[in-house]
Amino acid sequence: MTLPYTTPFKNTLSASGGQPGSQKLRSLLVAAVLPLLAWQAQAQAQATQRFPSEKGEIVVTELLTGLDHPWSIAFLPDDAGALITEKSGDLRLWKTDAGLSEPISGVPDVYARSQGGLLDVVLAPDFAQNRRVYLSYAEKGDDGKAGTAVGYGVLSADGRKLENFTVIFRQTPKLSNGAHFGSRLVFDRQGYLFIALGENNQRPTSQDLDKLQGKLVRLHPDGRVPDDNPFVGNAQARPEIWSYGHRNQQGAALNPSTGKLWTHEHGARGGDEINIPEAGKNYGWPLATHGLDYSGSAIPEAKGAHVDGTEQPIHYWKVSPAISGMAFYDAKRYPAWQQSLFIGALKDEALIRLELDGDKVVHEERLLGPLDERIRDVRVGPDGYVYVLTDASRGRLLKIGLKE
Ligand SMILES: [Ca+2]
Repeated sequence: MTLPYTTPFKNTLSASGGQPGSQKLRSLLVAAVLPLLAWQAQAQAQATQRFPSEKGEIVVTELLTGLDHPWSIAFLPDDAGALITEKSGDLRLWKTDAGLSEPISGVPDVYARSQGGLLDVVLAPDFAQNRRVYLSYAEKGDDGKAGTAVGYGVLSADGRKLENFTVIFRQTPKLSNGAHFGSRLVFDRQGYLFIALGENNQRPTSQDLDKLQGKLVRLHPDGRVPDDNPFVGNAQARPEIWSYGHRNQQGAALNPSTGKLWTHEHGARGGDEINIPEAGKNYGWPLATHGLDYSGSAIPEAKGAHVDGTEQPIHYWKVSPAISGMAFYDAKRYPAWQQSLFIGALKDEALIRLELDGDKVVHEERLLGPLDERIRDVRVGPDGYVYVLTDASRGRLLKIGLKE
């Protein structure tokens, strides 16, 4: 952590060294400076915490605090910082030297209620050419209900404005009273934009192909529907749909080994799951689930954990950690974390590290438990550290590494 007083403090020391013969002044300066040194050491000790883990001691450094329920972070190229969304509706730019910016202007109004608000942020694959930034958010409809929307704007050179914001997708009909908006945005290697959505807590709609609740959607970056989407030409179905039968998807990432999209979704009391969604397939909700409802009763529509015509998840939790955010680790910095998939846990207040063997999950480790913090998002930074956002009214940005 770069502390704001580090630079002037160093200047003071070198100035004292440049005044020969003034022993008195020097000892006065030393007397003033020594307590500062101790204070600085203490401040740094508070900013960094260490915990044992299976792969060695992990080092957790607080980079920011006081974020209002931060939801997502996207790193800019060329060490230009990162964009951070806050659920209440602000997008900010964070730089290690300058700190956190004021809210960036030009962000659309969001429906900031319950689980709704400003959600995911990702850069266009060709951001270096067009500076397009994509946002997903909860949008209020005319009848007061809300749905997920996605659009993009152009980030000004100074990072203060998002210009010409253009909506390219709206979840219709709008059915949410505050629950289950999803959502994550991922571009695949062909440049298609995937939008992982929730079912607005209207369970049966996940199976309705004429609605966009509980779906994974695939679009061109400008919002056009690709000709080869699985339901194009089906008059009873929305052509945006890639896969269906999802509940509330708050994690999505491309597997760097295969280029395939992985998504995860919340179950109710049980049944959080990971899928590798394929075109046109049914991922089961609410007909098939490995979990029970929050009350402990069966999901009313559920026919079991395995139901004909529906796909099994590649991994599930019988009791839900409440998962959010997902990042494959493929950086060179920590070879011990290769083949790991990091996932945040809200209810279980942990950073989950899954070990993979191909498309199989073979081991789970829980990190950051002693912090007692809900984890909303996890990303691997360009420097190979793992970055985590905590879900709180004074939410934090943490940098996670292994002792080197
Ligand atoms: Ca499922």
